[in-house]
Amino acid sequence: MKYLKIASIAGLTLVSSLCLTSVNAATKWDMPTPYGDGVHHTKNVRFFAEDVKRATDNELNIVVHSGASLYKHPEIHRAVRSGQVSIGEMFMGLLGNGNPIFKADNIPFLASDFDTAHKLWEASRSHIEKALKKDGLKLLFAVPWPPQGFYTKTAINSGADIKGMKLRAYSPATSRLAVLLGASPTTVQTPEIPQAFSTGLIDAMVTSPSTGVSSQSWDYVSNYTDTQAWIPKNMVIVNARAFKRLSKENQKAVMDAAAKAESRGWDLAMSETKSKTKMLADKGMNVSKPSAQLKADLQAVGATMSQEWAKEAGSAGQDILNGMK
Ligand code: PCA
Repeated sequence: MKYLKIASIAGLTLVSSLCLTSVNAATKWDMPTPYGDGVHHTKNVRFFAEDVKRATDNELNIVVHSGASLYKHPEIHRAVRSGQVSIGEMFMGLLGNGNPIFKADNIPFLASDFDTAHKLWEASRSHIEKALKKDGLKLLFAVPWPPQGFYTKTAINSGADIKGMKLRAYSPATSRLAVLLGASPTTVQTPEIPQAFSTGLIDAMVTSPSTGVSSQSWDYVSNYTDTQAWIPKNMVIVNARAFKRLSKENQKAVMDAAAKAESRGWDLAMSETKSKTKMLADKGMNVSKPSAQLKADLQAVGATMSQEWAKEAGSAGQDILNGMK
């Protein structure tokens, strides 16, 4: 009624403001991501943004800012949580200090092939969702990295060979692993890996063939030992209030695109494992399987970390372990 009255007084003005309103209905979400354009995660997130744009008829435009160009990796969680941005991607295990649930996929040999990793994810998903919800966040999807192996200057044949190395860490669990191996951990995010090697801050790292390729590891180390020790994941999270502001149809479009991104991402991770491992060899790296001794030593450390984790994660941890059986 009020509008009608205004319309009768100033009809033209009202018409133009209505037009503006419909133009403004398009929403732009800036999306910080931590990793560079060459890795499958970033490719997958860009496909996701395209799918969302198409499915919402251009009403939701997700603008991907890759390679930690908008926020540094450790700041992305807080940026989404506080609503500085509506959506972001991050490494799940980075939140492991706040809640052990987030590091379930960083434990050596708890889940080191894609099938088991997928089971672990199915068993942990509801716990991760719950933990994120407490912070006003909503999980959209999670995608794994290829299995993790060791990059060293000299060949390693046992756990003792890693002792004393300056080992790069990228999460609380990888710091713990370094300590248990008698190495000294230094936290370095992916964009700084080349500099950390060249300045001698680190002389070894444990990560995927993807990150080995994106950091051009062959410039600094010559051995890649394909231990396939664990399969960590990235997750895409959204600010729950921003999500609720979307229309019901657009919320559904986002969730559908997220489900599609998750299954595409797992496939991409598997092909990435093959192609990037091959690329390491093509670049002249000595790519090898771990010796029985090295495997046994890493498994022993993995068993210690599993026990520590189960204790820390309490009943939620137990529920996850039961869910994997
Ligand atoms: N790459 C990321 C996390 C795990 C991985 O394979 C990194 O090295 O930081």
